[in-house]
Amino acid sequence: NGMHMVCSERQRLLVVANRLPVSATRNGDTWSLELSAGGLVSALLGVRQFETRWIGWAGVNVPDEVGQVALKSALEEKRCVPVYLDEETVHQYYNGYCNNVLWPLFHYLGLPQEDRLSATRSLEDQFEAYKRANRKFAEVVWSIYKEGDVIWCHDYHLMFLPKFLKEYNVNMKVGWFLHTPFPSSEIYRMLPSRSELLKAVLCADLIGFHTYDYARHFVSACTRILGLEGTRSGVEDHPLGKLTRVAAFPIGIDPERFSEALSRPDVKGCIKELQQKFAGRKVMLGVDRLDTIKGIPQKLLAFEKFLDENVEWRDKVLLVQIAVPTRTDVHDYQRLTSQVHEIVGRINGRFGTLTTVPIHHLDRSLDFHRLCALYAVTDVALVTSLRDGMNLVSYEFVACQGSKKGVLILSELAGAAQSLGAGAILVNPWNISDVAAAIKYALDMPESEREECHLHNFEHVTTHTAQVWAETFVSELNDTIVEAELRTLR
Ligand code: ADQ
Repeated sequence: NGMHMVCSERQRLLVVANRLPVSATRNGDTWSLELSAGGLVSALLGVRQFETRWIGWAGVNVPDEVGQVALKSALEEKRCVPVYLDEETVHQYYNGYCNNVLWPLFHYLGLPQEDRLSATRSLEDQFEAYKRANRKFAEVVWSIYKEGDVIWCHDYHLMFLPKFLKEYNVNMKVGWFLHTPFPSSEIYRMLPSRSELLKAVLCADLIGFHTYDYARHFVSACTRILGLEGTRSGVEDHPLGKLTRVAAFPIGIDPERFSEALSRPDVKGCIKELQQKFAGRKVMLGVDRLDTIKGIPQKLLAFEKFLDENVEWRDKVLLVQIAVPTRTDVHDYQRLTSQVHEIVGRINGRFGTLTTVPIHHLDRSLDFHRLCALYAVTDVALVTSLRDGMNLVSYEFVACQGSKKGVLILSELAGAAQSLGAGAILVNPWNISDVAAAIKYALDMPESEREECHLHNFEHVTTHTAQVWAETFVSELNDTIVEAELRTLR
């Protein structure tokens, strides 16, 4: 570490992720920028000890050079550096390989099945586009790289980035973190380009996952598919001839951001207003991106079963489900939207009255302060992901429950089950009866038990923060390099 400590300047952290943490809208020659919601953004907002630069795609197609230059300088103020991708690449790389191949596979949903032969062809095209896009990211990182910088690559979009960066300079400190699960090697091995992807990502110095299980799955994939040696600290003997550290770094949130929000007068006002609106009823809450992996239809079916079986609760409970549409260009996501609307319509038709409905479903994102108010008035949070790398919604709910001490129903297939499991009601989200029973149990839970669960979760959420996560990852990344340097000295 000494090398970086001599100068008093903060160490630069280049965070490379598919999307920049802003959404850009063009008004003629100028651009307006807005901070966008999402897991990674929420986590890194809490990190202040590094001088952070973001490198990523701005989420818009900017075909003209004038527009590109204008956006680049607008982004500079936000310490963001854009990667420009043309529409075809975005389609093949982002909608295609990332969201239609890797995302479902990593969440145990298999590979795209429709029209097998042409799918294979397009899978190859999409993989080529994926590499092209990763190459673009590498070029931009290289253009701003300074010695001493630490580079932290994020997620399944950028598995080739460690390889391409090391080709520029083998001494770059490169870490890679996966925000999704890494599946069992039995699932992963189906992927046609399984070996190339593993080899590329193994060029990193440190590879991180949310849970120990994901790390173990990854090491198994490397041993079984590449025939490498898995050790307790990582994977040995990859093409560069050195050890790649593999470890678990469970992400967290910035809990202070939530407690600060809750102490604001306007948020307190909002809480009062919601309490009046929901008076006489217990409030259940779901907050998800509208994504197959979040198990929203399964959650709704469980709630329906609960209402079916518990007549006495029908006018005493309501479910607020906030579902932000994402990836609206991908076919499965459009199908999911109509499926969810259909189920919500049926349940509200069956159990609604002239003045109320059991489900308040919103197809949009809530602003941060309203979201905090909603978390605070909730009695039971319902997280039923079919698979989820971690799931930060469960953490955010806990952070906002200081006075209420509400109950968390949590999918055992979300990474968060390994950290908040002891303070939650764990369910198999595929088992509708199980979830319906958990809802009843949660609504009836005695205060002493609620308090005990809440304290356990609150302790975890306030100590395992986003800041700790990033600090731990980056300092371990620095140490890994030192180790490698020592090895060559020996
Ligand atoms: P996501 O799949 O996006 O993240 P999650 O961890 O729950 O899932 O984070 C979602 C974030 O978006 C939260 O901060 C939440 O508040 C916000 N959000 C979601 N819906 C919203 C809405 N309707 N309105 C406003 N805000 C909303 C991915 C992985 C996760 C992993 C994270 C971080 O899929 O498993 O936990 O990355 O690594």
